[in-house]
Amino acid sequence: MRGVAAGLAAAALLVACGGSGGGQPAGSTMVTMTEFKFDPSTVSVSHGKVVFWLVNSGTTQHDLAIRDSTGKTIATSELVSAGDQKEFDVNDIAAGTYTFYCSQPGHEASGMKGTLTVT
Ligand SMILES: [Cu+2]
Repeated sequence: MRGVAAGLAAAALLVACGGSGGGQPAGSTMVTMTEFKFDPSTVSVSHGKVVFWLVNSGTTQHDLAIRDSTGKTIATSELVSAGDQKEFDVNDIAAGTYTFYCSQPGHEASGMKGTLTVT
């Protein structure tokens, strides 16, 4: 019985993630993550819903968080494992200038950050 439940949970996880192997979603903005930088480090998007396609080409896990000009983090992606890719949706972002950064300990300080301009 326990085996069946675990199997179902694993299947549900696979469906929920969906990111791996699906390829880059149309209209998304690709950002590549390595130690310790984002490429590109300057990103411009239109306001509203923004879809990022996070590609971890590094050797450790990373994420992408977005901080507004007041210093408040408004969105954080799931962790992306080394060699993996994930879609990161941000619903209804307002025009302005934001900082994006990796929230893993020490990564931003090591240079994992960039500027997000929303028009
Ligand atoms: Cu990182």
